Amino acid sequence: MSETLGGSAPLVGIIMGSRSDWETMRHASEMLQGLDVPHECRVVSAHRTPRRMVDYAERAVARGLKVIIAGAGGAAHLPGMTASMTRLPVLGVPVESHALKGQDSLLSIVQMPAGIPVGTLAIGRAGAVNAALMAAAILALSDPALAERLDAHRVAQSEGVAETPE
Ligand code: RP5
Repeated sequence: MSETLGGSAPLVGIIMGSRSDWETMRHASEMLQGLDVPHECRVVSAHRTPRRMVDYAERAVARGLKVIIAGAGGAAHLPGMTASMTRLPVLGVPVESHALKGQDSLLSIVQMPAGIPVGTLAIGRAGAVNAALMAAAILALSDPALAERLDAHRVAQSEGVAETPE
C-alpha cells in the first residue's frame, strides 16, 4: 500500500484512518489505476497518528499532490482535519462502520461548518469509486489525455449496461 501506483510522482493521495479501511478504499485505488492516474495510498489516522496527519496535509502541496481522497469510519475526522491544513480539494469517503452502518461516518464527514469544504461521497465502495472518478475529473480539467481516458471509461460503462434484465 506504500509505493506510488501508476509510474510517476503521485497526483492523488489516498489516505485512510486504518488498515481496516483498505477493503473499501482499494476501490478508489483500483479506479485510479484503471485510468492511469499516479497515486499513493497511506494509513493516516486523525486519532491515532495525529502528527502523521498534520505532516501529510501540510506537505501535500509541496509534494505535488493535486487532490486528496480521505476515507474514514466512525467519528471520521480525517477528511475535515486534513482539509483544514491544505488548500487542495479533499474528497471524503465515509467507510461503513459496524455499529451504525456508516451513518456515523457520513454525518461526521458531510457536516463541515462553512469555511472548510470536504466533497463528501457515498458510504462505502460506491463512495470510494466515485471519489476516484471525481479526482480524475478534477485532474482532467488540465490534462487532455486523462480527459480522453475518462470519456472512454464512461462510453465503455454505458456500452456495458444490458438492455434487458435477464
Ligand atoms: C477509524 O476508525 C478508521 O477510519 C476506521 O474506519 C475505524 C476503525 O478502525 P480500526 O479499529 O478497525 O483500526 O479511525
